Amino acid sequence: MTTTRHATEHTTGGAMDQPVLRSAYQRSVAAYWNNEKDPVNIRLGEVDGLYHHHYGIGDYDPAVLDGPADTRDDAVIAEMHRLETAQAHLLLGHLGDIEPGHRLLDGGSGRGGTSFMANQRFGCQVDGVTISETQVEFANAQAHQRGVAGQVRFHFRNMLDTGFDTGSRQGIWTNETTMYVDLHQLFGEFARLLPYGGRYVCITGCYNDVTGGRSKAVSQIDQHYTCDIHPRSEYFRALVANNFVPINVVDLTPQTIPYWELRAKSPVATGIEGPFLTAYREGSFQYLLIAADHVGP
Ligand code: GPP
Ligand code: MG
Repeated sequence: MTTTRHATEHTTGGAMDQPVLRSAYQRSVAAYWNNEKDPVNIRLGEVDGLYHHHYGIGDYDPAVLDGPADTRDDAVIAEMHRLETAQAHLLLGHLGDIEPGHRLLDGGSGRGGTSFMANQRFGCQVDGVTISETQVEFANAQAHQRGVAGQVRFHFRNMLDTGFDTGSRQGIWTNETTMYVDLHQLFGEFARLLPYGGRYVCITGCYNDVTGGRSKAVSQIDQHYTCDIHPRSEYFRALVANNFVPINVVDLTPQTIPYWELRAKSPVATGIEGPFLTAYREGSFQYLLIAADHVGP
């Protein structure tokens, strides 16, 4: 379905007929994203109409910082956007052989950037779910504008209980959204949606079990986004418990640090750049890609 439903309404077809927002915490997360319109996301999205809610990877071109004053800000913003788009390309490249007849799910789809890129790349149908009604409206308007509303649809649904048919997805991804949910519940739902051999790809920030508990910088990131960053170990425990077998695990930390260095010098810095750089450099936090195959029933 493509219509927006309200927070008090219930999922249809879900395992349990429950409201989309199930707790005070989920309502506070939805409120954060319903009110979010930060230039760090809007101005980057305006570069080419792909609006992302994730970070970037790869080296930046240092020349963008030395350009003429009247075009410097735009050049830095375009460069940050290029790195964010590169991150989404990397994620999609781990989904395996997706064909036009397959269906994909974007868990926590934001303003739709990665979903549109997936549709462009694979030519298949994509459903995005988010608990922010503002994001659903924005992303569906984008789908109409881009002429792909018949193929890419965004829903006001909870990724812990999507209501989509069992075994209906060949691939699922979460692009920096898992820090908002219980991983066992999430991967249980994804195991239901994926047939045997279906692929799940996750990019996330996690804290490092080796350095110990949650560092001060990681706590600052949690506070900034109203999220609850998991330890690295929790991902693998929850995957195994739900019959997922990892095929690729990539520590993207060295590849994302340049993005944060550029962002710290950009006109759209938000103040969270310091904690990210501290956390990554001290090793208490890691930017991870995990691709895993579902081998359960
Ligand atoms: C989304 O990006 C960010 C999160 C969901 C926060 C948690 C992510 C971690 C890896 C810890 P965004 O593009 O909305 O953030 P910003 O507004 O800072 O660019
Ligand atoms: Mg952003």
